[in-house]
Amino acid sequence: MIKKIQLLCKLIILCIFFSSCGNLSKTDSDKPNILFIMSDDHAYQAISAYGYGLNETPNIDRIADEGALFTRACVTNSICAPSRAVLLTGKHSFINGKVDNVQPFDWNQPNFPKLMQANGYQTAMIGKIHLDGEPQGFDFSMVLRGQGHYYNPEFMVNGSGKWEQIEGYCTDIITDSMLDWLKNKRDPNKPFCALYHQKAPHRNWKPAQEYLNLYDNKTFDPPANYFDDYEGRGSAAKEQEMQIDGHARWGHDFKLLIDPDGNPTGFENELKRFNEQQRKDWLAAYTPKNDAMKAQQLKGKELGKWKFNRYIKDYLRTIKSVDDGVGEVLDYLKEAGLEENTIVIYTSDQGFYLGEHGWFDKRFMYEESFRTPLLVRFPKEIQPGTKINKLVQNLDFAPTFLDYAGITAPEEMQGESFRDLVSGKNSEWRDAVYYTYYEYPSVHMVKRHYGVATERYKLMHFYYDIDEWEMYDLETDPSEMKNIYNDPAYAQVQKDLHTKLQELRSYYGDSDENDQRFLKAYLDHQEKLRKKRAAQ
Ligand code: SGN
Ligand code: CA
Repeated sequence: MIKKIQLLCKLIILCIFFSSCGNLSKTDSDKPNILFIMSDDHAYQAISAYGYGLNETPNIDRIADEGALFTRACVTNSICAPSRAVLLTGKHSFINGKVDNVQPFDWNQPNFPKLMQANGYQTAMIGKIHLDGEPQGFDFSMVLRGQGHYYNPEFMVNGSGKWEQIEGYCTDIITDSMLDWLKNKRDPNKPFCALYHQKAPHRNWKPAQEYLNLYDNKTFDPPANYFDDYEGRGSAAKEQEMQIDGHARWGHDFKLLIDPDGNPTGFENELKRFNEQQRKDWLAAYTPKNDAMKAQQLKGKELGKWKFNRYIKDYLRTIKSVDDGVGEVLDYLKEAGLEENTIVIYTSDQGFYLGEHGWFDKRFMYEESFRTPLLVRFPKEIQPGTKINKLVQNLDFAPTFLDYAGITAPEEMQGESFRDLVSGKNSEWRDAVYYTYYEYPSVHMVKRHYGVATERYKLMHFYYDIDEWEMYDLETDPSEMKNIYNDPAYAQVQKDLHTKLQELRSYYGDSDENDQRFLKAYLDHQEKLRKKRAAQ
């Protein structure tokens, strides 16, 4: 009997040994790599795969051609640092604490790169992260200082505390560094998760030297609602400060050294960062174009259209370099035989206005900044040419990546894995998403709001310094020009949306108390800054 038990124990031990060997080899070879590409403020309207006809992005498009294009991907809070905090933590802003660009981020909370690292992945982050404090969860990090500069930017490597300037164009430096990590710095025997974060096409849209004259022979028509008078909307849309023809500046945004009235714009200061050749190329490109504009003495709508063209051309020029970089990295994956087992994601930290409602910038829950581009390629599971029109959010990235890596997402993560949705294995998905925005009063003066979006409707509450509700029917009014909140024809829809909004607020753990707490912290912070400035 004792012998039999001993034999059984030996057998069990052997089984455990062999099965764990099996697991080990599976862990090493089968786990997919993740290459997460995120640009800053890249509107889906400026990716040719979305079909708006503004520009060509052949390399970014490859990801969708060979994989999936998400047509209703959106963010939970349309602003940079909060969006990155949501990406890392898989939690809404009011849970991870990073609600706006100014309040601190707590790196000590769980994030998906930390979990991947603990499960045998190598992790790297290169480019813009815009979160204060030393990054946690990365074997290698090389991050820009705050917003970073387009020309000759400073980077910090591995939280060293030292900022080092690198000569060259930011987008190219980030791509080269990403390639260098992939080729020379990582351990080829381990799966990797790399975050490749471009600064472009963020304001103030400074193109690379080679693209300073791209689109010179083209005139872009502004969107149909470029000269929007905000009739039929609430005060929030009227009182913003993000109009291309109104708030954008002659120097910083339109790159004139002297404005049409003959006053220096201060743009000269920005050229001080340039080396001699950069300055020479820059002046050679812009001086004749600026002189030609001044000679025309444009007024009214004609001047508004010129401003739109200067804006959109510079914006798209910066995207050209981003697209080139994506091409180089995709080519490398192919050459290195990594193409089949690497999930490639292209997205932005939020959308952006390309003249819709007359605007640049983001922040609002209106479509162009609420939505964000999302393209995913993973040939093992995703059919080429897949289109997903479900409401996927940046909240879902962390749980999705963990799912692909075979790691259970912690309870506190609030998003859902979209792995089965995009592979076609399961089409069940949420029917509504929740949104919050906090940074007010601040640059661009977009008022605090929260809201709910379903596939067809949107309900928003601007709750601070005004108390206004807005509601839109995206089917009949895709450009959101008519607030139907009080329209009796939509009384039932309004009621249902209110119920949905309340459900989501409580499901995700949000409340009026949260709104007041974050407001107070923000105003206290602003007051501290004001006092500090006054004392200087
Ligand atoms: C800067 C920009 C703003 C932009 C914020 C936030 N001004 O302040 O236009 O809204 O960043 O952008 S600029 O003078 O620096 O160009 S974010 O992407 O970081 O959230
Ligand atoms: Ca951004």
